[in-house]
Amino acid sequence: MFNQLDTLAADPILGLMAAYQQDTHPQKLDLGIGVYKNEEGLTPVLESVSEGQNRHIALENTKSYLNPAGYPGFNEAMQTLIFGEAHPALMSHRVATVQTPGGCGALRVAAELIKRAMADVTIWVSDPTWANHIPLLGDAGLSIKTYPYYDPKNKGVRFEDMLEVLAQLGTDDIVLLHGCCHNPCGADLSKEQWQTLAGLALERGFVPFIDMAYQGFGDGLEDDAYGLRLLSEQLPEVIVATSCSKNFGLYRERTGCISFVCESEKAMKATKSQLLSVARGIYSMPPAHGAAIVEAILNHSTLREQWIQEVDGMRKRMQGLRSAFSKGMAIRGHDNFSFIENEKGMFSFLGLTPQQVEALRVRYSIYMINSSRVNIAGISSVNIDYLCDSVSEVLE
Ligand code: PLP
Ligand code: TYF
Repeated sequence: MFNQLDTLAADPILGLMAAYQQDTHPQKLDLGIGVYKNEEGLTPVLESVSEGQNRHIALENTKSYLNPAGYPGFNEAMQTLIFGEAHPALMSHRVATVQTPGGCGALRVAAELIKRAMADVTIWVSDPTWANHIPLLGDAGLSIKTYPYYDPKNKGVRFEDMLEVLAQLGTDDIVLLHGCCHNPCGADLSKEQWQTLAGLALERGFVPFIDMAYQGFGDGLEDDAYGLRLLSEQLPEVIVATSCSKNFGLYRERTGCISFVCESEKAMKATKSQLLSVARGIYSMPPAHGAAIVEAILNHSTLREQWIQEVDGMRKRMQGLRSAFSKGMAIRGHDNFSFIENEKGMFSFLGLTPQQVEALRVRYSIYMINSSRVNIAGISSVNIDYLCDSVSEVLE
């Protein structure tokens, strides 16, 4: 039976991580996979997470099965974090939230639910988007198309081109948007652009689906949620996938949730029952540990404050690195990298050709995705000169 299977290529991002680990170059530099790193190049457990974990373990008295909706209190705490205190959609009991195995699990559960609600729906993703969106949504059987998003020449969002395509859509279309810190390009919508988008969605009837994997890494926990909160206020139906991997540093604990904003409380209850049924058909119930930690942090005021400060620290470090890289390139005669400073979150395209990316890897052991997407958090004061020198050399 299995003799007929072809061998498939590995996930290119994870493959790059493996290649980096085998490299013995003393100055090797990993700007590949999107994992936050500190000045020492490490991804330590956040202090608030360690403390939340200790408290959870001290109180934990069973490893018995969880509820399929997830860890008690987690979904409610996440709703407040995502939508904000007293959001009208929450106040009117129109949001169904279910814990999922990471943001990936949230995307996949949403795709399965969308398929149940409307079989011949088209989901529109930005060009470019995170490569995993395609299998996560497409393997559920949804048809995927792209709308214009990033302009590599002018290093910004092609908003007019994007609107032109979205203006053709209707009620059987879903538009996937990055809530903040666009992966891979780092170019986000402005507040005005979110407002225009809300008006268009209302007029055309398409449903926005916001993937929020980096809340807190762009402009701050509240500002980063501006777009999704606005859409959820103005539109009858919105989908939000959330990951706790980055802002809580809980990558391997697979912690996240999916939220469906529905038109009425009745529709919310039906949707929630369908979400639980989808979960039952894939994994029954999500893992508890990460969600228990998040719950302990969000529902404890001093721990929550400590966590907010840690998120602020990660964001500020990345903002500082963006500015240092842009200046480092300008000093070397390349004054066209200032766009890096204006972009948000962990990722940006350096704008290099695949040949230049390969040269960086082969000659300098600097690893980035072929598209020249870099993980900004991989830069540090120790390696920034080496990086800027090497990039300058491949540009010449
Ligand atoms: N969405 C985007 C845009 C991402 O970059 C990621 C990855 O980190 C995710 C979703 C899902 O992350 P996870 O499944 O690790 O929570
Ligand atoms: O884009 C990234 O690097 C992150 C991490 O299969 C990631 O989102 C990469 C690949 C993958 C899962 C997560």
